[in-house]
Amino acid sequence: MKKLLALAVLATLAAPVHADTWKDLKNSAKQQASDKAAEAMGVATPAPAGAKVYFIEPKDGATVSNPVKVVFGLSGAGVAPAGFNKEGTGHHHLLIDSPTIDYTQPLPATDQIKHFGGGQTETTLTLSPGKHTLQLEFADWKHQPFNPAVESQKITITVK
Ligand SMILES: [Cu+2]
Repeated sequence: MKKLLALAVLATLAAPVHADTWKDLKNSAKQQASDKAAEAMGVATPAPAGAKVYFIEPKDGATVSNPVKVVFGLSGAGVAPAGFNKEGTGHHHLLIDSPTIDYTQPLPATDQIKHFGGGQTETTLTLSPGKHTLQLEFADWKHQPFNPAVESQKITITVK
């Protein structure tokens, strides 16, 4: 609790000066403090009710050529840029060839875990010829999977 109070004080000092009332300032400090605490403790955000992610493209089992266009589908939630903590939103991550995921931490950025923190809803990939798996992981403002996870079916494609 002491730590939270200290965070609240720090956040108050760092709050934007254009907030025009003490109440705004206080609410902003509270939000920033709870954001910082949630980030530090790896607190998973509750999944937006009914949220679903799925591939619009490519289809499961498809044979495709490079560059591979991938289009992300989402329903029951909104897309927001990373770092922007707004209820009911998150951003897309693409998991390539089944990386192991730690659901209690923000997702790292690797060759197998691509972040779309700008709020993008499609991408193109260049993959080696052969079979690959793709899965979408929709995650919160701090890149951490929701609880329960909002993830697509894992699809398999063959690259020519
Ligand atoms: Cu991310």
